Amino acid sequence: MEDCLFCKIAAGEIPSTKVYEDDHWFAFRDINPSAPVHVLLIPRQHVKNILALTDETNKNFSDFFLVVKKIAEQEGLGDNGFRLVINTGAEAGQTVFHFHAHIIGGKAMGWPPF
Ligand code: D5M
Repeated sequence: MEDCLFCKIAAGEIPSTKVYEDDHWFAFRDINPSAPVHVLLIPRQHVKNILALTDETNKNFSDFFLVVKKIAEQEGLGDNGFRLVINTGAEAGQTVFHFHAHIIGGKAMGWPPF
């Protein structure tokens, strides 16, 4: 999609600190980390957010949780765990409208998150 920041990052047109990539997924460090580990996982395919998913676009999400697990273990979060956040819509705090999952860890966190 034209003029989508995360499409351009996944395509390598805008620099990022890559931590993982495969045919469907790209992961990079958040520019404004809220914990020692803060990775954003995005699909290469442009999907605005969960509410925009269709049967067709969802096909590329079948391995989503396994990719999250792979990145978490690669980042050393396999023992103490991590938080997975998917802000969906402006009211929930979504600011970039290309689906992304925040993988956050490396420190103790509280609940609720707001
Ligand atoms: O999260 C959007 C996230 O995207 C936010 O944590 C900052 C991050 N961000 C924005 N621009 C960049 C670039 N260029 N590199 C890395 N990270 C970036 P949201 O859930 O939409 O609030």
